Amino acid sequence: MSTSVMNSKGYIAGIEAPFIQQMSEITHHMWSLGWDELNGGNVSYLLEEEEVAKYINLREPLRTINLTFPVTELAGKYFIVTGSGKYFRNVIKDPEANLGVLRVTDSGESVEVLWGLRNDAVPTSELASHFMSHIERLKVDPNHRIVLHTHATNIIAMTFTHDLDELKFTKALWEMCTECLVVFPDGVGVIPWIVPGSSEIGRATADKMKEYRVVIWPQHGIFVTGGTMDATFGLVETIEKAAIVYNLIGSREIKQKITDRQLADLAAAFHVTPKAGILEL
Ligand code: 2HA
Ligand code: ZN
Repeated sequence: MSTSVMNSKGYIAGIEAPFIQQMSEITHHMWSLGWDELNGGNVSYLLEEEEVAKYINLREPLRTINLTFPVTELAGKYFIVTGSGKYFRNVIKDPEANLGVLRVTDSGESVEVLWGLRNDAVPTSELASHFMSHIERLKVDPNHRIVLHTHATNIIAMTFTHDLDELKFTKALWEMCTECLVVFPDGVGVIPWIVPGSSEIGRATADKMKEYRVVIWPQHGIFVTGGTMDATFGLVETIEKAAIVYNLIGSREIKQKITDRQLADLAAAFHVTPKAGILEL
């Protein structure tokens, strides 16, 4: 395993870059939680040119990869992404083989690999969903940076037994733990089951991202977005916790719950606005 790479211009591109460390840590953590079996899950992180330039030579792309979906809105933008078919379990051991730093070309029709994705590896199979989601989230949140997809076990389980109506799904999550409404007053979007890795699932996901930071893929997993790794991971952690409680209760009789009045009081106390159309007061 190489820990750093000196190229012809004398730049050191290596795993000491904070963004490479953050990607390695978060993928390892999610694998430890059992959410990212085999090659499950993918992460992309929008980077500033200056932060990339500190560690990686921007003038010598290693190769160019064509996209099947043009993303002119992202022209010139830099990302670190997980690789297609790569295992989260292995990222921390060998970031350079399992992650890649990309720059979207001016036409938006391809990406240049600036670092990583060793041995002709390619970016995540869900790149369409990631890039299309970045485009939509940037329109509504200038601080947006991260798209994270994971196979969080209890969220998947809940999509078998709960109605997939997104307002009802959101309410069920809010009712499970008192903190939920405060953490995601904007709720969660839900799309129908669609073949993964396709532009179709990318478009459906991104369409929901106009309104939601979170989109659930039934019988598959979750897409979560945010400005920092902590905030993004914290969001999926909170939703997974609510889903654990939901699944633990199962069909047992509920003797008391958080009422709509209590949820409204909570929103007022924490100065958040619950998504409209959910609480009945
Ligand atoms: O990267 O999770 O959705 C593998 C997947 C596909
Ligand atoms: Zn997946």
